[in-house]
Amino acid sequence: MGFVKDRFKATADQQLLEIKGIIEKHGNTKLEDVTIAQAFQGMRGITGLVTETSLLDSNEGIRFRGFSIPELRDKLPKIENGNEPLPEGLFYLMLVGELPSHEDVEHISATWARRSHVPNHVFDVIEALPVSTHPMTQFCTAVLALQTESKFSKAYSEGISKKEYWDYVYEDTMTLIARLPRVAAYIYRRKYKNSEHIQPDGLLDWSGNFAHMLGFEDEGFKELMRLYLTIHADHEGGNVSAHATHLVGSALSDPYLSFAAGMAGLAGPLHGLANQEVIRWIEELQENLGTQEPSKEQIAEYIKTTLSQGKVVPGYGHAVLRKTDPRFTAQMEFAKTHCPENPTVKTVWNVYDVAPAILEATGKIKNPWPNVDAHSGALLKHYGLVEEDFYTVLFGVSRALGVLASLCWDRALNFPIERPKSVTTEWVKNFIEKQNA
Ligand code: CMX
Repeated sequence: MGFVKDRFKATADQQLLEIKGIIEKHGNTKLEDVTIAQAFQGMRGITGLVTETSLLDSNEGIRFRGFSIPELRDKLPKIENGNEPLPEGLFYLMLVGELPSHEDVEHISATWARRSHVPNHVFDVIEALPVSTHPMTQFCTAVLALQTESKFSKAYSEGISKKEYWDYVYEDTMTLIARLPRVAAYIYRRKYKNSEHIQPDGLLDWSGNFAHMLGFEDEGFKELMRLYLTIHADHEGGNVSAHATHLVGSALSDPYLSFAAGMAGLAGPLHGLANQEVIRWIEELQENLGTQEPSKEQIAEYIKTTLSQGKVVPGYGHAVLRKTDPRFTAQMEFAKTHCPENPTVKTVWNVYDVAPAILEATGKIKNPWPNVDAHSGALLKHYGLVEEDFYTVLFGVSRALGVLASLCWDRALNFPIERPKSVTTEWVKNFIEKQNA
């Protein structure tokens, strides 16, 4: 067993003991009451899940094992002369619960490079789809095609003890994460670059190699990928992609099936697809106004028009956050260093200056501030990754780190099949009647 796996198992065993004690002593303690509005409206604010990898504070934003994004940018290992964290380090942190050393991160990089070979049938499955197929559909399909490799599924069908589940889920997790950049890059090069595929470079880190296979050798782009793949990795457990992965995994569907479910959720425009929608909205704005750098007044008018058409302003709002998303701020800081003069980047910043007040004035939008998706497209366009249909796939490659680390935890902590209670509107009406009788 590798030392990362050993450390994960030791931490999880300790945690399992603690959880047993908590349930024994406090299992009947109520966390909070559920309101009728919460039952009808997306279960917002109900604490009904335990996810170890990260925790979201509505004002401060995400913390991964207690570390904020600025702290991670400072403390996680980087490549020599690099400034951005290596996502391998974040994965280690989410899995083991402690900051990794350079050696730990190199070990993970090397493990993923070793396991990155994608079986040919997966490429055949992608090739069977029309080239026009949305990249997220191709990505989900490819993840399902990779499922033939599941060690968990095989071991389960041969008969294994519950105590061993975590082991096979861990192995599948490491293999799946290792293969995702190759699969994603293949989809990109097939759809946009005449199927001129680029072989992996096993000497590069996970993000550097991904950038290389996509066809981008610029060191600035590689740094952007390291930051991007770090900050999109996890956002506690209740968001659609994390929750879907966890839910499907709770039926003991293997990590490939569970992750494919999460990715199907990420492909929705109110979740991960928003990064594609944001840049389209900004480019339409630039096109309609005939300028790359519309004034703040023009932007304000455009936002009002979008709202009056009954559409959302993509990249703004959040189900939990109530302040500017620190993942937006991290990208803004990156842009200030690398491309402050880019007109689309400047437009993103001008939208940020005017949108919150307008959204707030509607009186109904609970969070008028930008989320992670408001900035990423402008940065990707700056480096020449201009095909916005592909952006959610990048998000998905990153999201694998969080949701699959969580899946390892779910099985190591023996979490059972998830099955909340649902009721009908008729039931609610009867309940209200009885309360009022
Ligand atoms: N533009 C216009 N209207 C918005 C809005 C926005 N950016 N954000 C919220 N609203 C509207 C909602 O549609 C809702 O309207 P109705 O009452 O008419 O249905 C009302 O404001 C209240 O919504 P809310 O409680 O503030 O927000 P929700 O928790 O229901 O939804 C989210 C959160 C993210 C889906 C929503 O803010 C949104 O649609 N934003 C734009 C899409 C986006 O950027 N999504 C990415 C989120 C981050 C991610 O997961 O990747």
